[in-house]
Amino acid sequence: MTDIVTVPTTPFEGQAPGTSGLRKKVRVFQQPNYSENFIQSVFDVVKPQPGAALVIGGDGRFHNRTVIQQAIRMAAANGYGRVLVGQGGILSTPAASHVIRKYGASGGLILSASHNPGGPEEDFGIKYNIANGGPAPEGVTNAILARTREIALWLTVEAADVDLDTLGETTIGGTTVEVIDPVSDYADLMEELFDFDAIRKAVGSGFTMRFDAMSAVTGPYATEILENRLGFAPGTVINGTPLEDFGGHHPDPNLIHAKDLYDVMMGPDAPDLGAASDGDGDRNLIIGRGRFITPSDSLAMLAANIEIAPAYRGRLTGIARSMPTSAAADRVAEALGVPCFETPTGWKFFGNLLDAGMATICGEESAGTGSDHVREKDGLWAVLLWLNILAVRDIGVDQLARTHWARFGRNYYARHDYEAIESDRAAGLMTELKQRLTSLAGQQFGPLTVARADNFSYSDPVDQSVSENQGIRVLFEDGSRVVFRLSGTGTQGATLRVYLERYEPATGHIDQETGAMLEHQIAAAQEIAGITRHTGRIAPDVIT
Ligand code: VG1
Ligand code: CO
Repeated sequence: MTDIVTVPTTPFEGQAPGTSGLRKKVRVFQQPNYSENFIQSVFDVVKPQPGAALVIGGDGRFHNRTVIQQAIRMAAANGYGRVLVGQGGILSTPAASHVIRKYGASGGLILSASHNPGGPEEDFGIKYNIANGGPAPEGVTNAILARTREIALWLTVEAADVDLDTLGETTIGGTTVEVIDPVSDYADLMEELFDFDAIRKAVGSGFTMRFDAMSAVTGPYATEILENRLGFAPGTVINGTPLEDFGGHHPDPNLIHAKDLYDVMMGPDAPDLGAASDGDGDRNLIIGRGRFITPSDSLAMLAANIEIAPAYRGRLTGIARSMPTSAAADRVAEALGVPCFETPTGWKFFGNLLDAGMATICGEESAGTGSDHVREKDGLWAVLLWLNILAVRDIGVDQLARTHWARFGRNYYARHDYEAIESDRAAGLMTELKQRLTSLAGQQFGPLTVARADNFSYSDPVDQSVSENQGIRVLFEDGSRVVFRLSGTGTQGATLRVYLERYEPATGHIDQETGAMLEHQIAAAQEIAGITRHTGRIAPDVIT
């Protein structure tokens, strides 16, 4: 038995898990004891049963391998019997969720800062997922934060680094460390869920696509599934090799950072479908030939058609969306006679609904969609569901969108991000906004009159836990709205997110330009929050 080494330490400020785990600059994580304190705090809170299994994987970004080796030794010292780690230290977030569930692990450490850039001067992150495969709920993350504030020691063993590149088993102390193929279990699951024959047939009839893995984790998954199993032409997956710095780009699948893909899809030689995923593989971007689909619309369109996919036939029990996500999905739920749940931002809030069978499909406006097949959002899953639907219905993306809007109407939608604002100024903006809440009703901003304004609070219908302070909503009399919240994933200053939405019925203007349709909401948001006055910014950094 290898001896357990006890290392004394002192707490670090600010190890609060945010919307999706602890995210900081790599330089911060490189301080002695920084990662170790956080990981030990996780183990102290979740108290693994002796012999329990732990999954460890990451998105391959800079610093991934270092923390994986630390985490393996610490898991051995903390009594885990088995550690499953993806080959090369790679596991996409949805694949990690699946592996936790499939092998009955007690939980997992996912090392990722998702869509944030990577490299020595960029971002890193650590997140803990529980036995259902999903992000730890707030009760657990609050306990982890409390633990980081009083931690005095962490445990490790003296052992050589594990060879992460060779499949197979090694032993460290009393712990078996298994390096597993990160792709095969996940690819097999996708094959169980979707009608691969129908997709293969469409490919055989000339259906084409381009998948941009953005030099991030989904490359190997997309190549195996799209090119090897579904028969798309070699070269369909671009930027398919995971790089530690994502080639110097932000692995964020939106119209700014995936602009090359967007340009191809708007051009004369566009394939039938364009798609991309983010750093850790849980987000998706969907663009048809000449038609961008907003994530909120994608959720609604997928929900409306999900029963086409074999694993979902007769199984849609409910839809869930985060509060800032547009209400397009609500209209689908209503038409299909299933409930629609509105949760705070962050996938952790969907876990209970999925476990209880109350929701089958979930989504966020930030390009996240997923279902009860795992407990994370899942980028490739969304792409495959789109492919399955398009293949079976024999329809293009643009036509599907038009047909959808002609039935349900259209929720024009945009998100404006003001990034890296000084934290004090952002806090000042939010404080003032909260103070104004009670007096906003009845006030007029251009042609819009405020019907109601509040600070969103969520009561979980399964465990009755309450999460307060989840975003400011201003609802106008015409049914349109603006929402304000501060990001919980950034690593520099504060990011203000402003969400804008306006509904047009099927009989209204359903084929207009989004910016023009949201003109009054944009002006109202500026006036209500005093964005320029507080932040000094005259325009958002990113519009999605
Ligand atoms: C953002 C998104 C949120 C998403 C979260 C994690 O959070 O808005 O919808 O769940 O990122 O996604 P925030 O607090 O910055 O708005 V991922 O793909 O970065 O793990
Ligand atoms: Co992500």
